Amino acid sequence: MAAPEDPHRRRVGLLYDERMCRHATPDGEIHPENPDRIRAIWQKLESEGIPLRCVVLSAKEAEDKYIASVHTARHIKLIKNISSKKFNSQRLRIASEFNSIYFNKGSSEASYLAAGSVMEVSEKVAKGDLDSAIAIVRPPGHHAESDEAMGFCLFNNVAIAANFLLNERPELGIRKILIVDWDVHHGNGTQNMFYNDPRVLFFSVHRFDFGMFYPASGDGSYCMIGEGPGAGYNINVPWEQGQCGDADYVAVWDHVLLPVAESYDPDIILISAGFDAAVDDPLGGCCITPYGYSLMLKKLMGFAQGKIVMALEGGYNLKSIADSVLACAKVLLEEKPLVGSIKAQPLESTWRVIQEVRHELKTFWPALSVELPQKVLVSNWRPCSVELNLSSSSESIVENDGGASVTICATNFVEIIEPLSKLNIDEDNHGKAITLDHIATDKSPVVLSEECPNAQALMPDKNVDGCTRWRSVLSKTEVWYGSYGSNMWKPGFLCYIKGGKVEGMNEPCPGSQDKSSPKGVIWKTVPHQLFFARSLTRTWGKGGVAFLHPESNKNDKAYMCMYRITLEQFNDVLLQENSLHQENGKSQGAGAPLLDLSDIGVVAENKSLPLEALKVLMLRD
Ligand code: Q9C
Ligand code: ZN
Repeated sequence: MAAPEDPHRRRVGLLYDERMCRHATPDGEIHPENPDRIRAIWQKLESEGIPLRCVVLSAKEAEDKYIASVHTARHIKLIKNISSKKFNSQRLRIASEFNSIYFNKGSSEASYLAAGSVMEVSEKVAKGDLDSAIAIVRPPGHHAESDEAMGFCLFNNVAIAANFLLNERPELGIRKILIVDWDVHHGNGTQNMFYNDPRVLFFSVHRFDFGMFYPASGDGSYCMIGEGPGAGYNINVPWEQGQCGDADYVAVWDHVLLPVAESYDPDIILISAGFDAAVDDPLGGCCITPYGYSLMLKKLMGFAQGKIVMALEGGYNLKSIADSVLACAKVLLEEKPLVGSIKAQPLESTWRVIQEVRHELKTFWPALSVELPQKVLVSNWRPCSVELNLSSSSESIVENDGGASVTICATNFVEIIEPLSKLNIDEDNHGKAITLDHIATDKSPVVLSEECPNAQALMPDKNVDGCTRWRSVLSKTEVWYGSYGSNMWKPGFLCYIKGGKVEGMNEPCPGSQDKSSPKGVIWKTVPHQLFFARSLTRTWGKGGVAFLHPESNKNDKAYMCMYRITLEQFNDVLLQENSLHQENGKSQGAGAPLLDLSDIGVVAENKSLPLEALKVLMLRD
């Protein structure tokens, strides 16, 4: 029995098609981007009776001529043919040539369906046949570049749909499109496709982690604001770490996205709706609740006469994505006022990021030029926690990575590394080899003053080859580097700083980019026995790490040699000890520091450290 037609009732399109489940890993390997994602969403919606209240649509394949508006002929040919028999033996190899991509027999069809489906619902919403729509599609799209599959994405579904409306359906009157990309990852592909185009305002909020989070390039920086006629029409909100949740996203909506949307006045909004910033997502590390998503969506419904299309992107916790999409569907159906509340305040870094973004874009969007009230900034935030995660492994300290390690989050980079410079060597300390000296008699205080007042210094230099400025930040902090083993022999160690080779080395070292001599050398006795272990963290690499021996007693002693060097030099020592400079070629460490912020974060949190946590004691393999 069909429900009686209510003229006030919202017409919401809902698209799902089982054929998009045929794209899967070739040999059934476990993968986060798997067919169960869209099945779980659909089952949840069905169990809540949502499809009965929506206009249910099935998928349509996109035509090549429309895909060609954003993808090269070569890329289209690849995706068209990749599932055919003649590629059976080559599929694995071809997939391996891309970044985070798999292909199987169902990939071609699913890709064409995903793109065609987003086009289909977008056209219907643009026309007014539907008020809004949700396309539950896969593979996702926003990482796909014009000539490259990437990050689980084959065709850029949302970009294809946007171009279709603008170029192929002018009679529908869609001249300005706002794309809101709330997937936890930066929508690099979409950004690039519209970088010069003011008809599309691309807004992406994503984890950036100073360029360390996938896709780990400078593209997601707030400095990327668009080019030529597109200048000002590309907005990135790059989180400095995980842990962002409802409060952080709502703050960005209220202080960046909504003021801009208001003045841009889009004709339709396309949402690259990944749900991998949801609480409990295995990849995202953020914590948006279904209520948070519903608020974010609700706040957008005031624009473009409510013409909103949601296209699924990422999201890898089946329950989280199903609950989140359900919450969004209810918002589009406008059944009841939202119920829920925001539990926390935004992170301190959220306000900083918001201010940076507003500052960057204020010449294009006057609504962003007013300073945020001091009252908001000083009182309305919560601290970011650095969790210590003591491994419960029953294995020895050697296997469990040295005991203490940090799970994820590091706060403001500068706040973390600055205290490192004040770590003093404390002779009388038992079990804490290195402590933070709070007294201002520090012999060589280091300073991150004028030149780098805040984390901004870590953002990519605009106009330069994409190389980030982390080096300039690291170069301003000096630390005591404790060496044990072969690095205690100064001529050998100096090769890592100044370059060159001593007896026993197979090849000459390139040296650090900063070749200045250590500012100090101190021999030190630690009241412990040390022993060597291997460590597998990214920071410490395969070079040996010395740890306190768990059975050592107070009478034990070990000698070590401390060098006063900068964090940049320390980073370069690590690179060379682990022979990573060879793999990195000429751009020695250009992309990202080898130092792991999380590891360093332990210092900021604890002020003084047991040796096994700091792990500064390196030894050549
Ligand atoms: N070390 C989407 O959410 N991670 N794509 C690869 C490699 C890839 C996410 C990590 C994450 C892709 C649509
Ligand atoms: Zn994602």
